[in-house]
Amino acid sequence: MNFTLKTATACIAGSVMATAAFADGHAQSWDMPMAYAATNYHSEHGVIFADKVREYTNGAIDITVHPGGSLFGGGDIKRAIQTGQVPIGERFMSAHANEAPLLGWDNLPFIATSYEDNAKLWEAARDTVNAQLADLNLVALYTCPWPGQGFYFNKEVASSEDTQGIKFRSYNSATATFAEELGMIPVQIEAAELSQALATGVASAFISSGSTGYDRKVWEHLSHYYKVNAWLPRNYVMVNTQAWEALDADTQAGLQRAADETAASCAAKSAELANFYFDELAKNGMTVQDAGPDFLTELEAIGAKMTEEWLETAGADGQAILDAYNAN
Ligand code: PCA
Repeated sequence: MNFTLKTATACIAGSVMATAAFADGHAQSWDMPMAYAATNYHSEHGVIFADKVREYTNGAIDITVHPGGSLFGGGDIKRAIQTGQVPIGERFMSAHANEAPLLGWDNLPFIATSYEDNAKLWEAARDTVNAQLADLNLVALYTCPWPGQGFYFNKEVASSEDTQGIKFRSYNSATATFAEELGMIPVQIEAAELSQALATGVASAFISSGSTGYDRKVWEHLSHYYKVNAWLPRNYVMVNTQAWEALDADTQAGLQRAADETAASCAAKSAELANFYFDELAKNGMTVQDAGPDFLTELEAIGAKMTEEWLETAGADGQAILDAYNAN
């Protein structure tokens, strides 16, 4: 049976949805909205994942990937899954930290700045994060890191003296805070709308990896990238809990195997591409360099403050994640 938007709308309650769409033993077609460009490695891994799922579930689950926010915009994907409008989808995890602070575990500046440390931090956070997601009616299947985060500007920036009043594209509340601390004016914009925002002057700076700058060809509007490697945030692929629970154990195991393999290959791809992106930014005329010492000192001070603020909102669970990370 098809799990289409129409089916989902017809099946308002989760329990109805399970009986109508999942318990008939037929192959299921699942639409999977993703937020980032079709050519981005996250989206390409969505397709790899879908292929593996078909294989490991013997065709029981047939996933169609919809990248670039084409089915649901990035900001709407989680809700679409929670409410059963689609059974599966992908989103940037820390974008949900305003609703569930724990989900900002991967947005803590200067705590885990290598792929290895980021993986360790995820190990420390995984159980707590999954419990939090269960409360949101979600089952996480896999997560995949972005390369380290740095700053894009349309001029040289040596310290916060140069950033006052700049309109800054943020991607979650933590990056909005970061911008405000630097005297900038944040506005939250999806990556899919980034080029337009830069072209129209809605924003003229942002924080991200080389990956998103490359995808959105930001050299058309901006001139400088400052490597900071402040954190490596993650996307995650999640399933509606009722959709998950309606699957038999073999199908769940097939999905999980596909997810585990995709997680490993997606993280490896991210690491492999990190320098390629910087080279491409430079090749297209951008100045790509490390943040200067004065700027970095300021960023570190702001970062420490942000971690403190996160711990206040994430509470004992947040502290336990950091303790477990530091103990390893
Ligand atoms: N790119 C995404 C999130 C983190 C990243 O590197 C973005 O800018 O939206």
